[in-house]
Amino acid sequence: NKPLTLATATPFPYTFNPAHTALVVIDMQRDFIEAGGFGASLGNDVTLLQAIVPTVRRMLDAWRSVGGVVLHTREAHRPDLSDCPPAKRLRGSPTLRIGDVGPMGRVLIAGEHGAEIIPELAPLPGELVVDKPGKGMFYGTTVDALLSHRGITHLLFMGVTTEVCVQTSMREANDRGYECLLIEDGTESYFPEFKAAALAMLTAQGAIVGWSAPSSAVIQALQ
Ligand code: C5J
Repeated sequence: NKPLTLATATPFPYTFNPAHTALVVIDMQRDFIEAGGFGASLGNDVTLLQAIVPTVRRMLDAWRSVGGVVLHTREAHRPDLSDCPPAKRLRGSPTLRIGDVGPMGRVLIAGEHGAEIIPELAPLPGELVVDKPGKGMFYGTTVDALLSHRGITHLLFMGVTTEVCVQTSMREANDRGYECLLIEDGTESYFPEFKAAALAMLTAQGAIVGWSAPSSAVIQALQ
């Protein structure tokens, strides 16, 4: 229960106390990472995202070994689609729309195979798991209460995709007063240039949204 400092974080050192910090894993679910899900239905190459799985697992293991709070999110709608705006379901020309039946069950629907977090990163008993209807993790969820009840003031982000759900969640968190850091090699995008741009814009202007650092720096600080 003491503050740790990541001296090499971007754009300047980041100090956090693991007792008041949550590791947030955004949407590491089949629908984004495996063939036949939501990500693939939008025309994306999902294999790009699979590369970060071992890093996310290493970071999770290190965080679990110090007893830190873990929050997993899933982008998933209610089976009756009552929390899915028609604008989201009807936009564009995906091969499958939200709620349609695909190879992994109904696309982006809570409880379906595609909405499950991939087995390598499965939540452990006691870890927080939140289904979110939007891209950001605070919209339409109880995440703020879950974190504040546990005395959480700092958030370490991982997950997919960097410039969509991770960036939106980090911006929402920053506006709510959390001190946020994005783990650079624990996040990925279908578009590598968008990942680079997101990292740059989040940390620019004196950490206007927050910090970034590689997982190795966080793991080393925890040892
Ligand atoms: C997207 C997400 N990309 N989890 N969702 O639609 O980033």
